[in-house]
Amino acid sequence: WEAAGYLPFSRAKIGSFFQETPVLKNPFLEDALLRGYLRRHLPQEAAFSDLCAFGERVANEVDGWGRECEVTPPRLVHFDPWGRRVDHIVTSPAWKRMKDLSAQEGLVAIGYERSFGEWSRVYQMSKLYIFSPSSGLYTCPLAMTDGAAKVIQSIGLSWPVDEAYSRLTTRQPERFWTSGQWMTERQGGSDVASGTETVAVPQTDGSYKLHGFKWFTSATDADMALTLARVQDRTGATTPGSRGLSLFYGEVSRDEGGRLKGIEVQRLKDKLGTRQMPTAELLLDGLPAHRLSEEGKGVASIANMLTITRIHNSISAAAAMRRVVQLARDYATRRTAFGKLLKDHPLHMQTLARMEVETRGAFLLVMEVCRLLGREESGMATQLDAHLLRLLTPVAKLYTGKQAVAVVSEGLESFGGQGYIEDTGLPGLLRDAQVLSIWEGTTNVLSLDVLRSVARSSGMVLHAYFTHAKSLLAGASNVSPLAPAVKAVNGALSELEDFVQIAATRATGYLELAARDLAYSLARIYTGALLIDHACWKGASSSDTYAALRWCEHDLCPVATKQARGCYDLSTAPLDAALVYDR
Ligand code: UCC
Ligand code: FAD
Repeated sequence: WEAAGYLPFSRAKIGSFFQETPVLKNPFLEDALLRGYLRRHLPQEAAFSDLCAFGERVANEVDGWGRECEVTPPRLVHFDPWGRRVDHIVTSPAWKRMKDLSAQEGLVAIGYERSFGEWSRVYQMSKLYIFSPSSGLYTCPLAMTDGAAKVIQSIGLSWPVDEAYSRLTTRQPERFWTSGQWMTERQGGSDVASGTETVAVPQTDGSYKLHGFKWFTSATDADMALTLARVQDRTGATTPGSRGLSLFYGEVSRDEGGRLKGIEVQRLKDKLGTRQMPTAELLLDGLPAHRLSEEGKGVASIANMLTITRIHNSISAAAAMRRVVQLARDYATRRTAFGKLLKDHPLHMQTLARMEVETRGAFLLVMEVCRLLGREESGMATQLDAHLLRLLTPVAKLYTGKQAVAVVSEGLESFGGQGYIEDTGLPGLLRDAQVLSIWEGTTNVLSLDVLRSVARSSGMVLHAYFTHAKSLLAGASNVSPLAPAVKAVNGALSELEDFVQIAATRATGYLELAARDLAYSLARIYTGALLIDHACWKGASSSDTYAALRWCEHDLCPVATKQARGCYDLSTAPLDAALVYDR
């Protein structure tokens, strides 16, 4: 009976076919562009062997921890069993392992040790790029930790932050601290100047106590935070707006009873993605703090942190694209449809190739920003480099954030229905990508930051942009396979120059309406130039040339296209509003 399979309650017959799963291989060895870029700019064996070993560890060990972080999200325990308020944020063992790993691997420290001189940031970010999609979002606290170290370094390593700096940048897990960045309040995350109600009450010893409510605080298990508040004068009055904001440093610590000093965790956010990481609402109820900036210079002082965290954001965006492409191309060698493997369907390959082009462009744009940051920090930056860094940081962040959502979404589709199934781990990639264009400045707010950078520099950032973009094309003038791409970028640069001249003569409001398209144009043209430049390198491959050609088929200068159609004319704003509210 048994042998004949007649058991009345035998297992359901579900067929014998089981799809082979996509396999994550060493993300460093799988990435031709990353290796090519480093061979060109940072050909040191020490960097290669470290990245290769780390890539192996990411694929075989760390990726599993990342998954564990996703399925064991943090939870908040408000009270101990005897009713005392404790506000413990309980995180998974995997999340704690990520912290130790980050210290050991020097994921923040590398940027401050500067063992590779001006290329140290490129090296650090290459490591984070490999790590990010497997990190269970641990790259979020690392970004803020890096940003805090940068702010402290720029202010000066003296008491009370010298100890914090050494902990943020150490490789010793038992000493390593992470930092939070508490800027957002209920009234405004973009408009921090109007939205910040937190007050800083001066104490007799020169320190302060902070009282306020921080609406979004990520990786809230941090050891310290940088935050903004308004100093109260003797009458309790504060200065409104940006001029009233100062930068503060506070430690997250507990009293003998286990209670947080001066902080209550109101609740954890219930989020679309980034669920691996706690994001909390915090009541600051007398948090002991030290003022780090001059009074009223809070926003300008935290700008260094914003630069670093926005670069990390861009790295995570490029990394998310790279990861989905790596998995999709592996899957295409294992999945059969209509009698052949997916990789043998030209239309499917075209789809993946388009994702690859976007990923390559994002990678080169972000690495360019890292290169400039490294030059600035090692004292090598020219004025042109400094201008480019200021302009390209928001450009890269806003452009790659949007690209990541599009590419990861397309990537999910390339797994068919399985791309929509939770326990494949794939949907989490899309959920986590969606935040990249929201936090650290939304797309519009960063587009306006691009305008701010132009205005504050009296146009010098644009001058640097045009000069450098043209110089990137110089090596390609005699490379005939690249001719169509060079022609497209040159044409787009001319259109952009024309746009800038015309826009300068228009009424206020014109540039604001054009801001997003201008930022996209800056991103696409510059990325085209970077792809061309990379394809001219003597070690480049035919795929590098092909990627440059394909990229340059984009509308590289949408701001000129739309300007020609009258999209930013004075009549447009009321028409847009009328369309939106048409009932
Ligand atoms: O979201 C957050 C954390 C998420 C978790 C971390 C993830 C990291 C990536 C991980 C990947 C997995 S933290 C919250 C982030 N929030 C924002 O990004 C705020 C968005 N809003 C803005 O960016 C606004 O533009 C503001 C708040 C920066 C500025 O608004 P205001 O008040 O209009 O500013 P002002 O008056 O134009 O500028 C005030 C000063 C000026 O300098 P001074 O005082 O010397 O004249 C500006 O030049 O700040 C200077 N400034 C800057 N400097 C403003 N923005 C910048 C900048 N980007 N760079 C340099
Ligand atoms: P709003 O400013 O209300 O924006 C709403 C919309 O209006 C957006 O589309 C925006 O682009 C648009 N808009 C706003 N101003 C303009 C303008 N002038 N012109 C055109 N369009 C405009 N913050 C922290 O400080 N610390 C954290 O750790 C932190 N962690 C976060 C974690 C997560 C998961 C999320 C989702 C957010 C986190 N934030 C954190 C908050 C985040 O930085 C803000 O939500 C973000 O900056 C946007 O601010 P807002 O929510 O007030 O949106």
